[in-house]
Amino acid sequence: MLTALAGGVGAAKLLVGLAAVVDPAEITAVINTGDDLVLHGLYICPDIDSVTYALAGVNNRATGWGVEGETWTVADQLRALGGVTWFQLGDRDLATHLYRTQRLAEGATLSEVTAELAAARGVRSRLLPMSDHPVRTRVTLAEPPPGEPPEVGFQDYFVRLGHQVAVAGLRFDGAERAAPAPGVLESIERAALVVCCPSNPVVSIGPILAVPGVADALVGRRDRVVAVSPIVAGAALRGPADRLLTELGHESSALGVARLYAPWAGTFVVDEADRDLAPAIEALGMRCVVTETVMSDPARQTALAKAVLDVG
Ligand code: FO1
Repeated sequence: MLTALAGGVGAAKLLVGLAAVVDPAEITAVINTGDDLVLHGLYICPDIDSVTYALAGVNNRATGWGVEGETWTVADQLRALGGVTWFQLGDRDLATHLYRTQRLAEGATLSEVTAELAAARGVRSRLLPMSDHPVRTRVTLAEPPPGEPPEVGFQDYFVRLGHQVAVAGLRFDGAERAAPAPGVLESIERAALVVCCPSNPVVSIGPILAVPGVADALVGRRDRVVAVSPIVAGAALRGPADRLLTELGHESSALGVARLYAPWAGTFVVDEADRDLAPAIEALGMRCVVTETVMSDPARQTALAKAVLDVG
């Protein structure tokens, strides 16, 4: 059984690669919920949805989020009405949020709803939110633009402000009161291999580790934990991971990420472009594997998945 720690887009690609190599039913994904937000009264889980849509083969590959072949009838009407449209919700994607919000209102847990949505889309892997309790990534802005409060929600930072603002700090609101969702700790403790996907180390993997018990469980399995660097040649392939690392006092390089992961990941996979960092990474007590990590097409997703599984 394979367990993956997953954020959004980078994780979805590797999970699709892994599902092409092992039986998808053998994969459990523990997914970040720090990006979640309530908008229009709807409970939206971007990373859970990116992973679900990708494993169902219906994800919008161009954007990395939402559903392919999307229509925007509701969004267009909402704009005409002067509604909130900075967070674009397509018609098909809306059905997911309507379903999830109704089921949560009926008393279902986020885990239950996530499993129902995965089954409805024919996804055979087990998808677990990191917690059934709300954990919200809150971003403190170094220089709040006019009219902005000093602290904003993750999607305000990432989408509404286009992550074009410097970050002074982060917190995962609710993490200390949260418990791992049912099956999360067991999936780490029992996995033949735990794969930390190439997601943003700060705002995608960070919230998962902030849920009480998860970091300790990973430390206990360190020799079976393999992490893939989301930073290649000092840059993030997508999103603000490189800037966030620097703004928060870390080094924006594969080595900088390895330092963050060294306590709980025994193996670190870096891109060929970072081969020269391997000795310094090994000096952290991690085994360093050098391979192609840029998943520019499905064949590369499968190849990286095979390289990660060969670590075993
Ligand atoms: N990202 C954007 O950059 N712009 C959007 O309008 C947007 C809408 C959106 C709707 C549903 C959803 O599940 C994700 C969405 N995302 C959007 C991505 C979202 O910001 C994710 O949190 C990022 O992919 C980071 O994980």
